[in-house]
Amino acid sequence: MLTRLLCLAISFGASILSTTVFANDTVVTETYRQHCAQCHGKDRLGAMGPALLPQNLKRLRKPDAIRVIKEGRPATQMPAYGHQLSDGQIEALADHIYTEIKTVPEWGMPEINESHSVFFEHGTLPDEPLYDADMMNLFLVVELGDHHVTVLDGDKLEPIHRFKSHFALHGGPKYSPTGRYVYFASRDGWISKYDLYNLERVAEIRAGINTRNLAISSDGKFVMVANYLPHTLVLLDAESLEPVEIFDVADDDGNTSRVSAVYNAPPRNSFIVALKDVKEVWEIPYPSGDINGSLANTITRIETAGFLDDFFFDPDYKVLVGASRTGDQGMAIDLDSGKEIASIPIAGMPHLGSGITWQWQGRTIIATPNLKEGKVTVIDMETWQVIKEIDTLGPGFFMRSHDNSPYAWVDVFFGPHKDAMHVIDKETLEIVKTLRPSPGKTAAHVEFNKDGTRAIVSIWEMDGEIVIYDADELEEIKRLPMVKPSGKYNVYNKIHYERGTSH
Ligand code: DHE
Repeated sequence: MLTRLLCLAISFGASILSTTVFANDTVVTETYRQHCAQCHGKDRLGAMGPALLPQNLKRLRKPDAIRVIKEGRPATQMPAYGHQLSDGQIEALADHIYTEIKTVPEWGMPEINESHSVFFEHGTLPDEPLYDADMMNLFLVVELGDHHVTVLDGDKLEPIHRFKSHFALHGGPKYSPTGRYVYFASRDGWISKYDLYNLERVAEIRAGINTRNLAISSDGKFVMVANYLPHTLVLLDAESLEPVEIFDVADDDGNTSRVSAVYNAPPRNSFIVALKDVKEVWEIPYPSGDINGSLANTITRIETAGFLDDFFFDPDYKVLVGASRTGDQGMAIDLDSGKEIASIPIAGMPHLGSGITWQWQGRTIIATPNLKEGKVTVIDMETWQVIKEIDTLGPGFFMRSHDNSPYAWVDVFFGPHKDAMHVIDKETLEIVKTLRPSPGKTAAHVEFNKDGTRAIVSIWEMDGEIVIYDADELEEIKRLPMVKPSGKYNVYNKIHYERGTSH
């Protein structure tokens, strides 16, 4: 009752009350509970949104945090609270998130081991698929709305199975080299392994409290998990998900860092990791033979001129192209020499993780949507010059193509045209068609089938659907209802590192 009265007092007198009034712990906690806890977790340890603890906010100065709470954050689900909360409330919230919590839970080897479950020992399930389908043309559709995954037959375009996932899967699931197993990471740290032949979850483990993504080694033996909290990388045995080693992520001076992401670099037999709070890229070779002692001394550290929030590679994995979400310059780093070989003028907050490459007029180009501006930036990967900026109807999140398709598809995730999906001719670099599969509803993320003849779009709503197009005629073929479908992932395209898909 007291809390409710205090809240009423806040909403009526908000604009004239001073920060000190709101600094009252109970009031701030209540404001946090009402407006922030659902996404950032009741203990500020992260949920759908990132953990809000001083050690994870090192790059965000308090005035910027205040601005984010007031105005929202571009390219994220963080809404603006300026019209709901007073300046005093917002300042108090900012103070609150920079305050240490009493105890940040430990998440080391004992806790990780404790969370480990194996539901089916390796080798105990049949080695043949239970059902009749081209296993290379399966799709997994992540349904964010009710935390499920649908297994879709890519030939018949019919669902085969639907299963519950952990809360808030984020990032692309990663397939084992044969495509039989798939590994998911949830934002709250759970790594799950599913057997697609038997449609069974075979093992799971909680590798972190607030997790970024995972990568699987090309030999299929290891899974590397990147965390926001704690500041660690966790190497798992891909067969059982048993932890192999935890790497503390810090520079030589002991400054710890969140991990921006980890990717597998197939030709290098290594994992490449970019850090968010320390200006370094790490390369970690896959372990070979018996592991004796720590693998930490096998890490190559490359110092970078800036932070790398988002990054991507050339098709040979020789060059990393990265950018910070705050700067206006991207950088190209030669992974062998560790040298920055070019700086790239890209100011619209490129979403390089969604970048795709193709051959254009005899050279390799990368195209990336921008999270802040309505344009797709096209960069020549030899000269590192921006060769074209293709105007779109608004900032986009995801971009996709297929080697067999003449088109690249990009969404308009933000703003009044969120229902639009542009189709770009890969030769002329012009938009040739703008589809609006469900007017008024967000259309996002495309995935192609194995041979590039079908493209599937998500209608990103609770009563959403996936819309399947003929990828050459650009005509709709079919719709299937889904609950806020986000990403879709084709087995063949992913395991072959198809250039038009995410890696
Ligand atoms: Fe993502 C992939 C980072 C917000 C949906 N996103 C990725 C990857 C990274 C990343 C590093 C690649 C990981 C991989 O596949 O291994 N995402 C970020 C952010 O930094 C950002 C902007 C802020 C954050 O909250 O972390 C962010 N992402 C979102 C969303 O708000 C989205 C739209 C909804 C959600 O799920 O939270 C979202 N991100 C996705 C999806 C992918 C993804 C669907 C996989 C795309 C793919 O095709 O592989």
